[in-house]
Amino acid sequence: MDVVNLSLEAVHELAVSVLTSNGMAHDHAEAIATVITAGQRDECHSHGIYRLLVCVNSLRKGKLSGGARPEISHLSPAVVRVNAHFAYSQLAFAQGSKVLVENARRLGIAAMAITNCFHFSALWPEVEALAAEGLAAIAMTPSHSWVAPAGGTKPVFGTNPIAFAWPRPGKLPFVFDFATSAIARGDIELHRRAGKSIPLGWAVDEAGAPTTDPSAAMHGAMLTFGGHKGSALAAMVELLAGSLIGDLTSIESQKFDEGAGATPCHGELLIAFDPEVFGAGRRAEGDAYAEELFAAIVGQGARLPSQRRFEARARSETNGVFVSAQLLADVEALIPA
Ligand code: NDP
Ligand code: PYC
Repeated sequence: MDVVNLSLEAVHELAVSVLTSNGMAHDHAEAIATVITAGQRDECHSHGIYRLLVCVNSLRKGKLSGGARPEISHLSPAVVRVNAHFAYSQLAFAQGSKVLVENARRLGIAAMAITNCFHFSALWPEVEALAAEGLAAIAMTPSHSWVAPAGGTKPVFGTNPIAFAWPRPGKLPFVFDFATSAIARGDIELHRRAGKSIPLGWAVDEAGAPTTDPSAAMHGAMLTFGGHKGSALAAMVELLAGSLIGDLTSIESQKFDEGAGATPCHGELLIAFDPEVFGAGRRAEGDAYAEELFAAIVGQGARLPSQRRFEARARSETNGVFVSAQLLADVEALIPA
């Protein structure tokens, strides 16, 4: 496959230019370009430059707002809501997370519900940003109903990612971020674009039979990771980041889409914990126990989640990123002549 080398600055500029030339407000485009550049930099290909194709399709389908202003409301001392008013989620996170951090520091624990947002991004940039403020954090969001419950073959759940970050003073944080499906849907789409088959266990076709064909998988149903365990976690995400915050479940998001193939539209829930408050004089011991845990993992040759990502980040910061020439051409073609 032909690949092209781009600097991180070039990726960011390309993303801003693709989005603004398709009608998006500059501050929204900047916020989105930042997470897309971070995704490409960390070699999370399903949530890097590829996503610009989906963003522009969504803008052109006319469902989402390219310029709505996020609206912050304080639902209780610990709970803030940011209504994205049917724009993408990133600007809502950037503005609302300042309040979330202040609330978590004051109260020890705080939550933020982003509502009415179109949502495509990986969640690790958000929980990592909260860990950089010294907080532990959890984030979760539904998507479109693409995933069958364990024991079934018809789509009910979204790919419903859950992310967690733990701040490590003086070190990169402990972070995981994964879909509750066997794999993100974006990865299946990238297999389809590359003409590659997918492993058994990711999806079933429309007749409910296991498939290695990415197109059949996208028309059938994806499967949860870990069988009934992933299925229960996917349901939890629907309930906490959908029903609890009064926003759409993945089934409802799919209905709202009306076949447009746009980015899913729903909410997101973030919870932040301040270790200074919970630690109450025992923070140093807490940090030491956490480091002992991490040492016990890596000490036997296992790796921490995000280690691959952090290594990719270091490489990309020196060498730039390598993008499929076909994907780059498809993305550049989104800029109107
Ligand atoms: P993966 O199955 O690749 O798993 C990702 C997580 O597992 C990462 O934290 C990864 O760390 C870690 N990991 C992978 N292998 C190992 C290992 N051997 N040992 C320890 N940790 C490991 O990702 P998914 O396909 O499930 O999800 C990819 C992305 O898609 C996520 O960022 C998610 O947020 C995003 N997504 C977003 C959605 C949305 O609606 N907004 C919907 C679904 C997914 P590392 O990165 O270092 O490999
Ligand atoms: O890759 O599953 C996915 C996904 C859904 C919404 C954004 N990413």
